[in-house]
Amino acid sequence: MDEHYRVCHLCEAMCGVVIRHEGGEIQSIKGDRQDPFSRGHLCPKAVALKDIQDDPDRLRTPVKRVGDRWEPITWREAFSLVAKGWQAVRRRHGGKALGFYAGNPTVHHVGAMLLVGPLIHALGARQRFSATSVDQLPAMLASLKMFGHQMLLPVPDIDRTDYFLCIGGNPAASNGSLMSAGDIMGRIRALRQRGGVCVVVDPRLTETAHQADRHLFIRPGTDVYLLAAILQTIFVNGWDRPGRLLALVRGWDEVRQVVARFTPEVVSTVTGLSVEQIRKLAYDFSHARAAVAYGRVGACTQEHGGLTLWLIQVLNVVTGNLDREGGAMFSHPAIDLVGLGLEPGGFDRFRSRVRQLPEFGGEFPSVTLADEILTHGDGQIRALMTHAGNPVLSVPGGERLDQALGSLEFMVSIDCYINETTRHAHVILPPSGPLEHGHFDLIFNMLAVRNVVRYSPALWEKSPDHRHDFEIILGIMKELAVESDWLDRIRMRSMTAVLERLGVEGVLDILLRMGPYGSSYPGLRALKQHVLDRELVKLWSGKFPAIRKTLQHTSLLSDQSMGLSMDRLRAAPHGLDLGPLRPALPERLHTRSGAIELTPSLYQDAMARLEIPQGAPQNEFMVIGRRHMRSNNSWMHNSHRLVKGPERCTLMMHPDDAARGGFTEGAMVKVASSQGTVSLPLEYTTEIMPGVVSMPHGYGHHRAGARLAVAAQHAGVSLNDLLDPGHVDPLSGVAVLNGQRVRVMRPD
Ligand SMILES: Nc1nc2c(c(=O)[nH]1)N[C@H]1C(S)=C(S)[C@@H](COP(=O)(O)OP(=O)(O)OC[C@H]3O[C@@H](n4cnc5c(=O)[nH]c(N)nc54)[C@H](O)[C@@H]3O)O[C@H]1N2
Ligand SMILES: Nc1nc2c(c(=O)[nH]1)N[C@H]1C(S)=C(S)[C@@H](COP(=O)(O)OP(=O)(O)OC[C@H]3O[C@@H](n4cnc5c(=O)[nH]c(N)nc54)[C@H](O)[C@@H]3O)O[C@H]1N2
Ligand code: SF4
Ligand SMILES: [Mo]
Repeated sequence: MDEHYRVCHLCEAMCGVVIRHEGGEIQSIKGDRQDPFSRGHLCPKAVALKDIQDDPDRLRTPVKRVGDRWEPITWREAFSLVAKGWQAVRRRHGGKALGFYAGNPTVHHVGAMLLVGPLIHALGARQRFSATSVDQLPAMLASLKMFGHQMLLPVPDIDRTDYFLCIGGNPAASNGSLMSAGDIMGRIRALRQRGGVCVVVDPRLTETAHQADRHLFIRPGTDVYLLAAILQTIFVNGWDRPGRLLALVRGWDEVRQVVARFTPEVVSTVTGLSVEQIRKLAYDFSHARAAVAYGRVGACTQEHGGLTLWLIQVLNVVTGNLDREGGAMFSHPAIDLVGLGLEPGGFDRFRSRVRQLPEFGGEFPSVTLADEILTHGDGQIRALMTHAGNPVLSVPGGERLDQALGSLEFMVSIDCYINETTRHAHVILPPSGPLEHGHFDLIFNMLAVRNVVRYSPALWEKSPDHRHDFEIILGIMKELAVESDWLDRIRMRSMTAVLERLGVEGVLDILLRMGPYGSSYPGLRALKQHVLDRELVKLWSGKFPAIRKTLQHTSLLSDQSMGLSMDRLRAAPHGLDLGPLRPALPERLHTRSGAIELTPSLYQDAMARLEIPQGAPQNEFMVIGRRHMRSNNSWMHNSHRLVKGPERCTLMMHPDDAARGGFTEGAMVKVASSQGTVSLPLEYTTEIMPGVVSMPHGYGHHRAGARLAVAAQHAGVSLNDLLDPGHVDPLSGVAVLNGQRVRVMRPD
């Protein structure tokens, strides 16, 4: 029996697993106790790695759609069909008619991450979308505006904090997000054992809240008022203690001013928290030795997600908790995309054609994808490529998007399944299985609660008939080159040739060596010693702040160098611990001013316009989302192991509300909105706020033409068939997934 060590890539927690296998059969998947980061922790999804690997529904060869049938084709034919079909639309309608949607697993695949940018460039797709705009965009926007780079995301220093304020996150189900940590709940338990406090603010008494010291119910979509009132209370009582941050901050007086009108008395009714509860939060947070405020999906994807995520960081700054031990800290990853010169993205430099929604990093909000496909005129999307995404189930207005995809002239999906989205494609290109390729966390290492680095090789060589995501993308790019003009052809051919030669591991080796812990190549080392003498570099690059920044974060100027390279990583199958988070400011700030921009005008103006809403209509509910440990967005319901147990796609409702409406536990109810009606079983629970109902997203596997045999038996209904894609955060354009209004009725 052989043992294989790897990192599970299914969620952000990066757990180390040990896979025992013999003769091409997986015997067991267990937690790797020798992994210094996850220390043996595992969740039930890890075992489903085997189910995905073995799933008979998972595509192994490319397929093309012929009427309502799928025909297997060769890779050669697939690449040719894709390039021809794509270039035909491009010639007819131009780059404005070409769309690209990147889904969540893209971020979990290094091969795809490295190439998705070049692919979009080669495709000439001008209309870009991704899961970011139904997820963490507000957090990235706050980082872009305050710290100068969207990837400078502060991470809770959970292992050393004394006070963890969790707003709209449920790590007990999600295993932590924008806070990568093996065994996050173990770390929260340890925090409480050492005398610290965990407080959860959520409209539902979640699995996390059960393990916290305090849980505070909040009316969905009102966190912005709560945070403003906490800050107001801190300021009027003189509890602000920015410490050394004060010298780094611009916009201190402005932030005081914009929160001044939001007293606890003013916001109490709308938030559902009492004046005392708000005061206590402000007092406890500002008086803790080290505290950290953290906001996740529930905070990001609500009416004022943009302001909410900004105020969370303001609270960390005002109380001196940004960039200090036990507070909100920046990581120092082995491959530091910021240091390596990844362009800071922009926001609202241009707007979408139909709804005039702001771009972020060149992408439009996914809630307007259907509009862009269905609305006639110059720039209407006629061809779309999806990579690892299922927007029909994951984006509000699913039904309409479903229809829109059916009207495209050409659609291609790089995906392992024929699902609700990819069934509309003309060609599907499936990647190799989850255990057949090497794995490296380019993004989640940047978001980890400790600096760590690991590389997982493939468990097995894939069959020569299969292709990795990396190879599929290169294949498309090479074929597109054939159809391009001579200059593009040369450019693309040389680029693909280099990448093909290097492979994923070769690229990683370069990035690791160039990074802060890297060994540099001998040539670079010589350069460092002889030409780029430290002082000389400082003198010379002092004139060029961008160069200085880049050098500071690469091994050329680093004090952390420990000779990191792919060889070093391969020799450490359980990963390398690079130590706890450490202070990073002001060096890592990327703002033009060199300061923390505490009150960018975007937020200042929005705060001035912010109105406090009036009461809701009596006969309506606010609907919020929900995640379950044994599920993963829309795409893991085909694992028989994970779908076992009680039905999960239920509508949770408080018994008082149920009694008032005459709804019985377990019975089917109809939920209706401006977008449509769905029916699902009702679940009583006192753990949800009266007036609020909750249902999970990612279900709705009843659509004809998908090939997901197990999921179809647990089809459920899609929350996103109810949610109105027109309802967005006015500041960021991000979808409101939590707090939209629905009516609940008994079936006729
Ligand atoms: N098992 C599992 N793990 C996952 C995933 C999965 O689908 N399943 N998905 C992965 C992905 S893509 C992500 S982004 C992460 C998400 O990670 P989390 O954000 O931790 O996960 P959620 O369960 O969506 O937590 C959101 C919480 O916000 C609450 N909420 C809703 N509305 C409001 C509101 O208005 N205010 C406040 N304060 N709270 C509100 C909800 O009740 C819920 O408890 O999880 C990742 N991990
Ligand atoms: N109402 C509501 N909607 C939500 C949310 C919510 O909380 N409430 N959460 C939002 C969030 S946080 C997110 S991240 C999005 C997710 O939205 P999406 O990313 O659009 O959807 P997923 O369900 O993650 O679909 C992943 C797709 O990737 C494919 N796939 C899996 N692994 C691979 C691989 O290795 N390579 C390739 N090429 N394909 C692969 C799967 O087959 C599947 O088709 O959903 C969002 N939608
Ligand atoms: S928590 Fe579960 S799904 Fe996430 S990385 Fe760990 S084992 Fe994988
Ligand atoms: Mo997500």
